[in-house]
Amino acid sequence: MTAAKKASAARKPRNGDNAKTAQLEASTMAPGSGLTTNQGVRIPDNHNSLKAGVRGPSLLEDFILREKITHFDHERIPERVVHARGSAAHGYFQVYKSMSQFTSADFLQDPALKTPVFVRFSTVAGSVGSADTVRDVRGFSTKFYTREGNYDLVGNNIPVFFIQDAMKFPDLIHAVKPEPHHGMPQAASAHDTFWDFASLMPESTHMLMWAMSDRAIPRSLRMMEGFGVHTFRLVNSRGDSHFVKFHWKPRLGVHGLVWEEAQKIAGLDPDFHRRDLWEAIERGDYPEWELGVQIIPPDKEHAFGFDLLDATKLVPEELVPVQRIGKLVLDRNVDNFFAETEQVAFHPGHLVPGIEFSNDPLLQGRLFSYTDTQLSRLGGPNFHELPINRGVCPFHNFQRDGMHRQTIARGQAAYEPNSLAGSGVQFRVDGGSEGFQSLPDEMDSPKLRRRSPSFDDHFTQATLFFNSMSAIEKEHIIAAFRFELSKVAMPAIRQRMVDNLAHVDQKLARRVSQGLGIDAPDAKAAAGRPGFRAHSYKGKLSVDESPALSMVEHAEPNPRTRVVAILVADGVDSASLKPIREAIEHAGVMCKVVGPHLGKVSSASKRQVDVDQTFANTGSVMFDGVLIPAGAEHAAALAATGEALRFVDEAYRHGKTLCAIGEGASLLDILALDGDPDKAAGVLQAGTPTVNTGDMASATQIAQEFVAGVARHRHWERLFKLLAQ
Ligand code: HDE
Repeated sequence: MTAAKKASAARKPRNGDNAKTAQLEASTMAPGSGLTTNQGVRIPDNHNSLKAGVRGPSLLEDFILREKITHFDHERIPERVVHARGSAAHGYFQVYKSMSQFTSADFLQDPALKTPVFVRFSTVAGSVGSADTVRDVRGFSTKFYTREGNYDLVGNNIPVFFIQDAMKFPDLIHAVKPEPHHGMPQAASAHDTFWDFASLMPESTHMLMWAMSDRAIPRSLRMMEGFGVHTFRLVNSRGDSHFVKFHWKPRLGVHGLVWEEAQKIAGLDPDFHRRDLWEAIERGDYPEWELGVQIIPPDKEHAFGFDLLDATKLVPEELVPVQRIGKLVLDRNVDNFFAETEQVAFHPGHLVPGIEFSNDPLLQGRLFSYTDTQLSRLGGPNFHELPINRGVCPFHNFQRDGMHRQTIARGQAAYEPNSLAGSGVQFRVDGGSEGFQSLPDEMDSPKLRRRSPSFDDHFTQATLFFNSMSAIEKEHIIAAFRFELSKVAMPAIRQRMVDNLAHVDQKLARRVSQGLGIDAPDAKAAAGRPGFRAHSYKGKLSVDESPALSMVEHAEPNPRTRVVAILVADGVDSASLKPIREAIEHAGVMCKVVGPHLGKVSSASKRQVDVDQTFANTGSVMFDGVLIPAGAEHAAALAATGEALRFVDEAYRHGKTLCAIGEGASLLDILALDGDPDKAAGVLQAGTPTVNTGDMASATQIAQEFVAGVARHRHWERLFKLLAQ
């Protein structure tokens, strides 16, 4: 047995062991003992540089110091020009049943096959160090390491895009990024240049509706949908092609934060989403999504009242249902953030046989951009050799050399055809029937720099989205537009934007315009401006609403991995808390004890209760629900501290489930419930006697009610009532 084989045999299996993990193992290094230079020379002293005398100048010949500092000086690589801030994990994908009817893609054939994947989530506008919970689109990129090569599905958590043609992408990104003169604001679209551009580009209106909705402030990366956005094509072994839209459906449901929470979390824990993903995987709560496809036969290409090649349009699920065809599980965190998350290179042009592009002009532009950007980000054309980017199947070609080449290719011939190396003899000029076959599309058209008139309807689907929202989601969209536009200094930009919104919904536009110091929305003025195109394409969209687009209407209650705060002070009734806490945790909800200080508080029966977090280092925004246990002394102490009252009040205002036991209920007095059932929705109270007398059934019942409340995510009726006040 070779040393390498022995080492790999001795390796203990880890979570998510698969072909890719095994391959990466060869490139990983355990922490060593002692220190050497990169050349392997032992370092005698890692604290002092070489000097001429202990108080004299440092010597240039100190190659140990020079190597260390030189390496440090070059530790950074350019951040991604967009989607710089991201978090990633390993896992696998498994199809439920063979999709051979539609595609020959190998990884979509055999339900027994687990294909290794690497998934990176991201925000778009912010720099690598920006906060996770900013209002933004989220990237959702999946690299499938298939047996036929790497396939990348590089999508977003919103199914449409701001622009229709790649030509406008640099303009869009320049508009949203910090303004060039003063470099502000970071990771925010709420500024003049973004809305200047957006208001002059009515094609962005549909995506703006999504970006102003709670989809743009997800509760967790594990609770987001993903979308391929563009129309792609599936091709089977007979060469039959179908259009396809890809979806990722999260098992935990789709949930957002509320805007005030998102802002506060950005300060309390800028890594909120990264930490949530990391900790869930470390705990063994592996996030899962199902891969969904909307399959459209070629003869239905023009049947929908919009153009399938237009990335500002979605295909309503009510018209073409989403078939769930497989599952994605993320079960292993990275070993090294830089080597894996930072160096992974996705590309919508990394395809495998059986999956094809469409002529979407946005997608076509992306096919150039992704390799090009890696050349400057990863320093040359050999980034496919980085461990995270390598395929798990053999590959061979005659590309050679370049910066940082690692492969040592043997042999004399690096060209084809050749007669000197065995592999070079398959000389063909007529294509071939193996490998990736491009679909033989008919193309006989004039060369034009034009936009298809079939892309000219910019509002119907924006209206569809707004119509499909629940009342609270509509309120949040209005509030988000107001927040963003109120940060725009130029009144003319605000005016232009609400004039455009009048073409989506008059009431929406009027509500947004209130409080912005501008005139009432003027739909006619918008229609007279350049860039405005509003022709419908071959008839009308056949639905006015798409209930599938609402997060609230479709929330399937699920308590798993939600986090609740248990507020405590000295004198807490730990006996009555214990069975309730156990029942809550049994349901998959996590509990964190929040108290006045770290360490322990002593309970009414003189037991010690461990405190996980303090009122000073966390806030209600970090939790999905709040439990206030019984105990007279503890309740009085909490009620006397502004911090605990604020905690409860804020959780209430954000629609979270509150549960008070016995004397803990005194903290609820601040909520002024007035006996109004809407206001009291999700506010639970239980007497101590039931729990204290060892009545386990009561303890279980109150725990169940609490868990059911938390599983609902929010009590929107309460929030709606608060908004109306
Ligand atoms: Fe990207 N995009 N993009 N994009 N994109 C990049 O590639 C680009 C677009 C998306 O986790 C860059 O490697 C152009 C749509 C994700 O590493 C860059 C156009 C969608 C990620 C680039 C688009 C996306 C990127 C920057 C218009 C949703 C992060 C770094 C023609 C379907 C991938 C990099 C990761 C990253 C260009 C439009 C999603 C510059 C030119 C539409 C999720 O190449």
